[in-house]
Amino acid sequence: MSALAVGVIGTGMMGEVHARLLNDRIGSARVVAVSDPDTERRRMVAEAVGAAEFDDPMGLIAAPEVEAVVIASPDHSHAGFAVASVQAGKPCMCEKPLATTVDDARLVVDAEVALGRRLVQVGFMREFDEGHASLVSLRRSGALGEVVAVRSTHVNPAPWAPGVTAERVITQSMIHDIHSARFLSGAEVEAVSASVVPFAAGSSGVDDGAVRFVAARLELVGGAVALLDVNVSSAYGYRVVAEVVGSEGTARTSEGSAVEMWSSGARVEKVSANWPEHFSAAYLTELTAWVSAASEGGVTGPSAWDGLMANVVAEALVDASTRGERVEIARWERPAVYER
Ligand code: ISE
Repeated sequence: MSALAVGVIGTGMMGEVHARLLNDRIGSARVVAVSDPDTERRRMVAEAVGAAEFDDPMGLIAAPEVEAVVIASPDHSHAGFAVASVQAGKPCMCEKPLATTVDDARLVVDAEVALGRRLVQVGFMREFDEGHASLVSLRRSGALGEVVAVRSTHVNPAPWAPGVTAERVITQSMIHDIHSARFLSGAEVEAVSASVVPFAAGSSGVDDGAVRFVAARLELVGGAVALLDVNVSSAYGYRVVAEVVGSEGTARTSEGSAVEMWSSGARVEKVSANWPEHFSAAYLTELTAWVSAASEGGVTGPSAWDGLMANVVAEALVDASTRGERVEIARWERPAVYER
């Protein structure tokens, strides 16, 4: 079977990560096209992987030489490109979030329901992280008993943009932890509440009203809770730790450092600088699984339904953080095309 011909929309940090993984580490795929309005970055990535440059991302999706699409453009554009990929009959890997609004996320689900099958995999790469996958296996085995609580701590080294409002922290970053709450517990979310801590007035590098910490409480169907927190600006590095508390046992992911060092009267472990380093193995596993499924004309892993549910919870959390109140979430009926 010839290598899967992939087009990459967006050559920012994640687009470059995916393009290089596809070109350098996954022999059953090749990058044949890239698009990005930043022509300098586009050219750098295109030359690095030997791909053609496209001015128009919709033209890239339609191009006959493109068999599958990676969407790594700005968040607000994800849903439109995902709908176009589905309508073109091409499997796509859509970076998270699926959309920045529930309405946009629904358009992707509607397109797949109309087609009658999935063609979208959403980039919730923690499902492919060995530690997180082990927690799911332990939960499914019954070794932990009934799920009582899920915890997810998510630490960024510094703000990724000056305008890190509560909405951006929740929709761009905590969206990972929201998905973790669902796939680690196996339950849907029925109510949320949130607290935010802003940067001190006059903090350098961020806009007024920027938020440095968000804590969320998700009430899960069946009575368990998920406790999530995102630290936007740790000043020390990047961490993600997940935990499943069960009636018979508790399991959590390790901090992930491969090396311990003793020096100057202290024992130290290296902390990841940022997410491409921390989850490097997960991104490779995620893309390898996607290429394997896309080569057969399908997709695997987190679906557009998972993306929509994450957007539903994120929108409720933004509302809860704004109003300072608990917000209930109505039950959604999952279309048959998403039965796992
Ligand atoms: C970023 O947008 C990501 O998607 C990363 O995976 C996440 O770890 C980071 O916190 C987000 O800001």
